[in-house]
Amino acid sequence: MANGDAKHEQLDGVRADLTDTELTTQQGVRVDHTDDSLQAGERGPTLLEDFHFREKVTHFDHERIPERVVHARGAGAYGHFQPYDGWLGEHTVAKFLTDPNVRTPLFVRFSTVAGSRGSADTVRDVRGFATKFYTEQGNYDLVGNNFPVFFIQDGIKFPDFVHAVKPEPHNEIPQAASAHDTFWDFVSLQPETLHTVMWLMSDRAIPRSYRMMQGFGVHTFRLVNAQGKGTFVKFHWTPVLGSHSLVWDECQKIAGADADFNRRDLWDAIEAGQFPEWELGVQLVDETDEFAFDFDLLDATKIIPEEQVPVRPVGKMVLDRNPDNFFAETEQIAFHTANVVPGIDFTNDPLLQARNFSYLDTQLIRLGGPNFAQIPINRPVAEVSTNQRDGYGQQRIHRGGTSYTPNSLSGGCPAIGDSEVFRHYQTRVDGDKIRKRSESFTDHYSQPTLFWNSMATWEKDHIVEAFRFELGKVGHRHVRERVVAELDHVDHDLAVAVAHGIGVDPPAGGTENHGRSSPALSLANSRTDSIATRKVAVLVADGVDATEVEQIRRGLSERGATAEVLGASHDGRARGADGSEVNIDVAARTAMSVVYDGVIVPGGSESARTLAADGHAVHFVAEAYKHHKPVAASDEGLEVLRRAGISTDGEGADPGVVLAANTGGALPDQFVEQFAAALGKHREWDRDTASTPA
Ligand code: HDE
Repeated sequence: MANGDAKHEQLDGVRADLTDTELTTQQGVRVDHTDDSLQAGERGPTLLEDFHFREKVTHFDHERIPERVVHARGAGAYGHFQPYDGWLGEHTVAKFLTDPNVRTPLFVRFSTVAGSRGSADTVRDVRGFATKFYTEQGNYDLVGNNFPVFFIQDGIKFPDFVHAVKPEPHNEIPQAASAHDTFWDFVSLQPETLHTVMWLMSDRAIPRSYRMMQGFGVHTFRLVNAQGKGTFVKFHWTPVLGSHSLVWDECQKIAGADADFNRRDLWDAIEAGQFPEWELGVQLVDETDEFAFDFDLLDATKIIPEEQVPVRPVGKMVLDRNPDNFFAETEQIAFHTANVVPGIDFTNDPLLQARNFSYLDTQLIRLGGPNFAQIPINRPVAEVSTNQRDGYGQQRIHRGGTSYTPNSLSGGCPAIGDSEVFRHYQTRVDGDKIRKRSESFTDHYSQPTLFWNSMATWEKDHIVEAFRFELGKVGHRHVRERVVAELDHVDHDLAVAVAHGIGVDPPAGGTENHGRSSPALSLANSRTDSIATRKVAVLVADGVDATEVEQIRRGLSERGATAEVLGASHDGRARGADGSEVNIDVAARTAMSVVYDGVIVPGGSESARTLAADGHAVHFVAEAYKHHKPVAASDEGLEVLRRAGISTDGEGADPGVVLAANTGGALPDQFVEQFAAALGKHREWDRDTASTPA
């Protein structure tokens, strides 16, 4: 397969394994001691002569680099991309998108936006989804997000927007949260933010997993074919596992229980060989249709509804390898929207144009100079041959006496090539020099309304709750009022519902809702037929029915999910009712239900009695139920559910509650089957959990 492992072969040259080595200085001198500094006598001062001490501490003093000004918190992995076939060749000369025999190595970095490097994963935020393709024609970076739209239309507003959402400058509070006055002040004064704010208040902003979220290039880009003809394009990543989200209460708890929740999930899945996959799709618009829409294709606050222009599949990405070193790879990777290859070009989207300046600029401060493209993770697999020389951290030893073009002294090299070169898309540009937003960018309400109309009832409920939570934290009443007034232009019912929750008078009635919707926008329409990689907690204590535990383990594993047995001590054993031993995977006291997708309490009278009397276990079950997760129990285990306030009488039980009574020691086949079906649905959203005490 062409190119598939080219990046790893390249990186193998710099991967360092220190097994079976002896400690040296950076100069390769072996040291005899590293625990005490060189001193003038016992209890005496440290000597300047101690080069080992000075080198060690100096290096330490310089170990930190500036975190990314946005997207500081992230996690990454290697993988590859391969097109299914060559159909896109009609529109682009980009080989990695059109030659099914080319498998392109890549690195993806997922991120949150607002928080610092050490902030929690499960905050309400946009997620970055940045992919660096190491193609044979040079690096191509698709620096996208998990929302298809952005908060602002022109990059000159980016510093304002980011200053508003980041912690407030006087006290640096709150961390990684938009629920504060400055963010909502900005939103209320800048209606172009509204569409993305709707996404931000939706469950899209709290993904269950990086592996279960979509990615979008956001801007309209341009594909260019061999004839130089352009076609507008929007890029989409669709996760094979479907798109699924957490619930807000759960997110806040996970932020404490496992701040690395999404990062760990990505890492663990890859280590377990459950390689995450996405399909790359494109929406194409012929240049002759540039003005066929009721919005401007150059406006990054707009989507092209999928019902209007379908997403056509191009190929598949698989992530199959974790980095060896977080800093060297995930931290030092440098994305740039202007890293394009022949066949992909820009449009005049003013947000994209600004990004094309910003990303290169930011790497210069973050990575310390102009040679960051030579850092191993950033190096292309394509040959690099430039006349650029010197600068901090120059890694190459360029031979020869010329570093300019034209030259005759080096035979004119590096020479200008004539095949597979990047040729900028040619177009006529004509206009007055003006500082003015295009009139075609002025409709800020139709698409937020489209988004709202497309939501399932439970999604709408979550959006209202999110607005109430966020605005509930806003101290300035007039800011809350202004946001509600803006929402009234999106949908009157939404504005009224939000107003009721935040102590603001409901608005009089705004713009009439246009009534259009786009089903593709709803998470309710994502796939629900797979439980692959889902994690289920099985609560046990001494006296548990060991046969049932085994049946649950096997049944879930056959369907691609994992059962983790929670008991008294990690790596310990519980005694089965029949005297056999049951392995414990996780110490129950260290675990919270929020990091699982569902919970099962098997039978066994002694085990069930212990669990029913254990507040932690009862809370565990109640909390899973509250978060709409599938909950199951058999025989005496039902008592634990009842203690958690869950109805177990056949009629009263809801569809996400799976029960097996009088099993006589073995679970009926349909038990795991029904549980798996509920797990596949992800959550039982219609369950009313308002009174669940958790
Ligand atoms: Fe970024 N953005 N951005 N952004 N962005 C950065 O680049 C910027 C925007 C996105 O994992 C920075 O290397 C401007 C849209 C991702 O390393 C910086 C504007 C989208 C990442 C920057 C935008 C993104 C960044 C910070 C408005 C979705 C993380 C560190 C004109 C399509 C990449 C860095 C990674 C990172 C600037 C808007 C996505 C400062 C000026 C729209 C995924 O250059």
